Amino acid sequence: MVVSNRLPVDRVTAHDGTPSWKPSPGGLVTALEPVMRRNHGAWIGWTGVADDPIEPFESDGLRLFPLTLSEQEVEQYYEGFSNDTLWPLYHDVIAQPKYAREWWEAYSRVNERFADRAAEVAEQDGTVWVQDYQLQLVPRLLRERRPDLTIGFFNHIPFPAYGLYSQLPWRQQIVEGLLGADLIGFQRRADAGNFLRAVRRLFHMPTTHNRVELLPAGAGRWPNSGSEKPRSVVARHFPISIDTKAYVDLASSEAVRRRAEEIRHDLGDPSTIMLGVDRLDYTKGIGHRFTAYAELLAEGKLDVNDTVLMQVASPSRERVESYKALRDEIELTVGRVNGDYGTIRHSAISYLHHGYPREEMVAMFLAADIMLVTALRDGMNLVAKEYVASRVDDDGVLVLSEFAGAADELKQALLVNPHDIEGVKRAILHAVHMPRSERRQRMRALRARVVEHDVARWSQDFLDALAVIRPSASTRELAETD
Ligand code: GDG
Repeated sequence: MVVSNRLPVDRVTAHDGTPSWKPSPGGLVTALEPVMRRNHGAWIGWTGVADDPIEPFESDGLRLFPLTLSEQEVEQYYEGFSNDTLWPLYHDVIAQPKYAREWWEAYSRVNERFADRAAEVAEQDGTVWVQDYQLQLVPRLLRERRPDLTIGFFNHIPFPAYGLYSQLPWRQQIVEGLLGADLIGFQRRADAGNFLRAVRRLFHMPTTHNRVELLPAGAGRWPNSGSEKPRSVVARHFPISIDTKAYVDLASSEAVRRRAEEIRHDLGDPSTIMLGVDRLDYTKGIGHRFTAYAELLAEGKLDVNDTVLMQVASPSRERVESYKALRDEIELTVGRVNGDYGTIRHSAISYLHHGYPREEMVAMFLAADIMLVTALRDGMNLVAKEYVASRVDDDGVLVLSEFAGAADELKQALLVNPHDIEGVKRAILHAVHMPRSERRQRMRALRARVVEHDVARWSQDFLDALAVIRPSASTRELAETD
């Protein structure tokens, strides 16, 4: 069973008002769908709409259990504590986290509701995989309710160093919540290290390699209720990936290839197309990218007549204040850069505040000579992997922030520190002038990585590790069926 903030389906309403469900396009669904389907798996999550009570239903062999959130819970648990407290804190305080007690209370209450529902639905001796930072209290709450279960947790975003994490007034409760799991997965080795340090600092518990030995009741500062048997918890990195084959197939299709040519033509057939694709989020370093590009135009090192930066900024968390402010700031910058450097024929930045179908995204990836990923902090950054997977022609250059988890794996990219604007400018110029042979060599190596390490392998590695840590009947079965 999977427990995540959102269900893996989106509701679509036909013209006549009839509702139906279609799978969400995200990578998590693709990753877990096959294994879930084989095991007739269940999924607990919110539908994405407030005050929307919906009975459990089946969709394509998955049993879906919608959890209803009230308008106030959406504001306090989701937009508040998850996206305005934890998100900025876990991304190294790029924006100021807000610590509001009523948000914490809502977060605790909603986590209890998720745990209650999971405890009701999970089979005896089953395996439950809890996803992401919105549900960090669920592992412990679920273990209290159902000690028979094997519990995994995966954190999709970074876990900060203790010096920052310790700001959180509820730092102890969150770590306790996570330690309810048997296996805690992180994107990077460094995230797992930060978490293990937080465990040692907060509870004075011994950790060896990547394992925490939970102390018996009353020992150290561990608030073990006494009813629980001593056990150990493993915290390790499992870098997430993408459905590589799906991107390869799309990029190989005639229609997408033609569309890529059309995009290039519509942009005025420039010699260099640069591309950014991000949710409009302050962690993604969109402004830093614009600064570097604008300076290159100002210095005459790039020419607006034969260069364009296409930026897809998909709408995100639009009711959260810091996101509204970011949108204003980014759009002001786009206006300034275009005003200063554009001509009647050519815009410097082609800015698109929309979401696009995946086919269109792949066509953009194929059209882009240079992909700019300049995140200030990012758990992984799937876009970097999607670009690489789409370049079936072994061409294109990836400029990648060392602060994105993907940098641990995609070493043949041009790695940059996005705060170092001169460094980003050098990387862009290196990419613009890179000979075809070097582009091919780098892209081949990058592609080999994402072909071999796709998202199916990610979920399999996690579930295999979970089965080893706690070989219950159901995890044994899961490991065997794969
Ligand atoms: C979190 C972590 C971690 C974006 N715009 C459109 C669109 N997208 C798709 C991308 C990609 C996904 O959304 C974004 O994934 P990222 O990894 O880049 O970033 P987050 O949304 O912040 O995701 C991150 C991830 O979780 C997984 O663990 O890597 O670090 O922050 O797949 O392609 N897709 C379509 N149209 C758009 O306009 N179809």
